[in-house]
Amino acid sequence: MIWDPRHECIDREQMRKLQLQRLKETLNLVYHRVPFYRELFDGHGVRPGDLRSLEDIGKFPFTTKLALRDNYPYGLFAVPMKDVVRLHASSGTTGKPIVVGYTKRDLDTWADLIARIVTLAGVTDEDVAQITFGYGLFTGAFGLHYGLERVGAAIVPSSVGNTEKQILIMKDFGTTVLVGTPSYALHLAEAAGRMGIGPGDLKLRVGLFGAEAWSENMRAELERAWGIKATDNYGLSEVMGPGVSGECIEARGMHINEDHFLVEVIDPETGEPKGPGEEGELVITTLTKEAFPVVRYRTRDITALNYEPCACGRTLARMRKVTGRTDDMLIISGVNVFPSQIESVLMEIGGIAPHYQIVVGKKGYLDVLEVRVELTEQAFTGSFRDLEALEERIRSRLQGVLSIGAKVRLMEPFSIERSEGKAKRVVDNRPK
Ligand code: DLL
Repeated sequence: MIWDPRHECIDREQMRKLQLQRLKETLNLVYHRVPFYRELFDGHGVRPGDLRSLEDIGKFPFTTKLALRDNYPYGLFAVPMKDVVRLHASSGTTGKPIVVGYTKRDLDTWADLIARIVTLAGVTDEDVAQITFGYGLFTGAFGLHYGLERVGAAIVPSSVGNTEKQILIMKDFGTTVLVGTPSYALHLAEAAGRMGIGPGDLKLRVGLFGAEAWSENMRAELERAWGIKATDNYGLSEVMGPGVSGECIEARGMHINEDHFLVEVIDPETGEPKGPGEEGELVITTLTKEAFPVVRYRTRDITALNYEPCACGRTLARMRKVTGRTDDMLIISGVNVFPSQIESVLMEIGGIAPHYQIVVGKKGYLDVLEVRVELTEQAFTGSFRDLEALEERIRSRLQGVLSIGAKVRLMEPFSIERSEGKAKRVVDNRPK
């Protein structure tokens, strides 16, 4: 089933027309309602009227996270507070968060776009969906909640934490759809195993996972552990929250809700546009947001676009699974290392649990990369020689993939801290 075939299966020319019309409206809205954008555009010598084609978006300046932070809390709102009916905030690990607002229409659009995303993954009104995102300022739980409700699924708003109870609920309530971060889903799977509960005891069939990067190998692990189809969906608070894009059951990239978001991929160094299939930083302009529109927002997320038709029948462009962020790339002894590369290696190797931590430090002038890897209980009881061989195998695979040496530290089962929200995998102890 397709939630909104009129938009999801629209032909490219029609889509471009719709985007152009909506883009003009958005540029006018921000120019006239948000002093920040007026100054930004004036500073670059551009006016909304300069946009005649979609390609003209390239004339407009980018917006960065810094600009959003500088305007904390409400400086970028394009409507008066009386029209704002909901506030959320980005998880912001450092400094002030970014506060985002929604009008009634924004919330309605949001629910509709999530309804598309969950339908993409095959969720229907027959499903029981357990939401394990934290209900709060984070957009994940409320975002998925109203979209699932619109589709008619029965929602179990179990929120985050209370892991054992989550599993009992899953079993007793007959949960069919698990919603959360992939790292928490893994943590839950492990806990279920310890409680002696496996896929055969549950009705789970689909995972709707997002909010953090996860590899194909992690997908395979989640599908195996839960006996489900694990799907990916993507979004960010600055732009809406979840609902920007999601995978259909073909699972070959995430369909972007292009009638609401204009996407570009650029070279993060030069800002120049990249062609379809070329990897770069995703830049998003909202096309229908009322309270918190953004223009050419630099997401820092790395992906590539695909405009080929999809076997599912939708014409919406797809974005490749996000492999990392421009700002989570580690530079270790001059070599670029993405945590996702390390995850892929670890997930291919047997005997280790899918929990790891990357610790970077300095020894004299040299950068040192240490990868802490947790053993499974079976491997932990193995012989010393087996453990040495395992350590060596991980080290040489990492060396092959990263082209730099890494120290591998095998850890006892359950010794690496489990995340309940987004996993924190990297600890960089190098002096700034
Ligand atoms: O994580 C929104 C969300 C909630 C998306 C639930 C999907 C499901 P923020 O907390 O603002 O919002 O974090 C946004 O998380 O820029 C990406 O770096 C990362 N991210 C989100 N989804 C994915 C994904 C939500 N599917 C930031 N794959 C984004 C990889 C993701 N990274």
